[in-house]
Amino acid sequence: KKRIVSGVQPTGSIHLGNYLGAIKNWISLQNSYDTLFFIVDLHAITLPYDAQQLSKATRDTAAIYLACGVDTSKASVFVQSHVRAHVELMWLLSSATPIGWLNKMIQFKEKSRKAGDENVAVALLTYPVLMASDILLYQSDFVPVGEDQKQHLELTRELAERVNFLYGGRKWKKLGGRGGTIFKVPEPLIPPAGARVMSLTDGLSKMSKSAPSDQSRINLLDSKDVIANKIKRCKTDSFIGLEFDNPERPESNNLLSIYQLMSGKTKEEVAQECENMNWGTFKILLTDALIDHLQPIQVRYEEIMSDSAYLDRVLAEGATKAADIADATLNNVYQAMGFLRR
Ligand code: AQP
Repeated sequence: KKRIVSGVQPTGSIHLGNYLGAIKNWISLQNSYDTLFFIVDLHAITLPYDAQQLSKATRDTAAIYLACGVDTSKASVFVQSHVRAHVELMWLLSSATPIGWLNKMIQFKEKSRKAGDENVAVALLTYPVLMASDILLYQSDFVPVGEDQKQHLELTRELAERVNFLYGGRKWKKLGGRGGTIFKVPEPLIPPAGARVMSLTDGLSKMSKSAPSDQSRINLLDSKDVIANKIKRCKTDSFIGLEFDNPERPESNNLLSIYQLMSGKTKEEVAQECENMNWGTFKILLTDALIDHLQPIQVRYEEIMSDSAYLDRVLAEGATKAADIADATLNNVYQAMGFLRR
């Protein structure tokens, strides 16, 4: 089976964008691939964060994965910091990463501009090296990536090739390395179209955990009333009838796409159903579809959270399975890079 790895940061409430752009797709991927889904807590500290909240957010995120249908008999679920090889490999990889590659990263430029100099940690710059380590440790074949992560995956690929070139030559083969290739070079798996969920208050910016207003997103754990209230107040336009793909109507496109994904209908069905609908009627339809889709997830989430021993066990087993694969890669890298082994 081909292998896929993916993860979400425990930096705040998991929202509809994280669900539709990532977690929901994992549920079908786990049937056809060897999958590892982790909670990327080490990435969550690259911007100023609340240490009091991190461990709770990590458990919450794990419980949400399971509540959404990640099946531990098929996929490994674990916490990134529980597998030490991630940080160790990152150090080794950073010795092979030209700093110019990192300076070019758009996300670094944007996030560092927003944070201001005093708040820009070295970790924000080296974040893509940790991401490369997350992927290369598991010899992943594919990585599901949104538009915003494409550049980081490209860096991962270049880094894999560079390390293979620098340390994966004949000398490495003599030491018994697998085929002279230290790392598999991963391919991007572009998620299905329509999976970029935009803000409820501005159809041109993406729904995001870090947006200051909670009104801009639907969190997976929002109550019925909160969902109804957010949809009631979300941004609309003055056209009558809703339509997809009109560049002048980003909100209409976004809310129809959300409705489509929540209801499980086809794009054509939704386009037809809503073409003459007024906003008031559509909002009721959308609210009901969101509640119907999210409520079973919330019920399962509560069940999982009420059994902390179960969640601990899942995460411990996941970490053990992941560490088996990760340690094998890490050992090979140490050996190829010429370290004296114990
Ligand atoms: N709006 C979105 N639409 C579709 N997919 C999205 N993702 C995030 N926002 C959307 C996908 O969720 C996964 C986890 O992302 P992350 O935890 O690394 O956070 P992020 O990409 O930085 O986005 P967030 O959650 O909104 O946080 P901030 O506020 O930091 O931008 C990824 O697969 C991502 O593509």
